[in-house]
Amino acid sequence: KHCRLIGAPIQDGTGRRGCEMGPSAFRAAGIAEALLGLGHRVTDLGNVAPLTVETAVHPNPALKHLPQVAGWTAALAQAAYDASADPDGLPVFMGGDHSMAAGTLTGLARRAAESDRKLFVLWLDAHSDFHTLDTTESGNLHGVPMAYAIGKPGFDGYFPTPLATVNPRNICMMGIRSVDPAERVMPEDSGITVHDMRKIDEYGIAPLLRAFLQRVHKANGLLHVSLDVDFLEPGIAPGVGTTVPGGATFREAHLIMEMLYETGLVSSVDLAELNPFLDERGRTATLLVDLLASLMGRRVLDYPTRSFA
Ligand code: DIR
Ligand code: MN
Ligand code: MN
Ligand code: MN
Repeated sequence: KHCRLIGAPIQDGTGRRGCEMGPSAFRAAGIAEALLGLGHRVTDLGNVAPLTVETAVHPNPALKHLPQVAGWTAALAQAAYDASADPDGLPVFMGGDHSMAAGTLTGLARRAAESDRKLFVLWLDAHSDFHTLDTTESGNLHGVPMAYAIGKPGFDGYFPTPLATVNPRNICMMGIRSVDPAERVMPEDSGITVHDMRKIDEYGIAPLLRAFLQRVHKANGLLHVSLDVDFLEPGIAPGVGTTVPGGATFREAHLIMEMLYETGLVSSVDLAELNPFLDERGRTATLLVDLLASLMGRRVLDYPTRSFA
């Protein structure tokens, strides 16, 4: 694959500073070298810069940095659209807080629509990020990208008009364990598949993920993976502003990546919410690079051809 690295150093969508250092930390952790070592071609396209957009004043006084996040959304949507032109490429968007996904999802959705493919999204996160501008109480806009990307009303005039939207029936969320009351029933009402940690505990990652991947395969879909660091158990991934206990373990996370690699379905990736200021000597950045390497083919044993007879 031709992997294109795109930095999205946005931190205005989160309540704590530090995410703007995310792309640098991924580079320092050897993201390019890891992919090269697996035989991929790598181009680092550098960092995206935000656009300046005019936004109306919103009646919700809690909203933070609305014009800035809108400007990032416009820039990242265009960057995602541009970086996904090569059907054999793999854009990797290095965040930056998760409001980056407002841009990446809508830019990729436009690309998919123009290629007559369906865009599927695997959303790995402790949170559903399903607030609208009216429902968010924290005002942190990393809580809204999913609602924006599926075209929920209420963003008009405040965020850029989406280049395209994602069909909620093609979205699968895994790892969810922190949902505000206002976000609670909405994702499943919209048709999104939600596998919260409770379900993962009971059934395990593999059957839940396999069922979704079969749907992507049957539809000849494109598959975008949006990985929020807080999907992971805080003990293994401390470098994020919104840790939530009870996350995916080291092996659960790697299993997802290994299964994704085996299907060959993944067409783009977001690495979101890494906050190097909160990290312990780069261990979260390094874990994310290792997970991406698993997604791109790194394995210890070539077990699909291994015989146990
Ligand atoms: C919370 C936290 N639902 C909010 N959201 C986070 O502020 O809207 N999303 N951390 O990633
Ligand atoms: Mn998130
Ligand atoms: Mn989250
Ligand atoms: Mn977040």
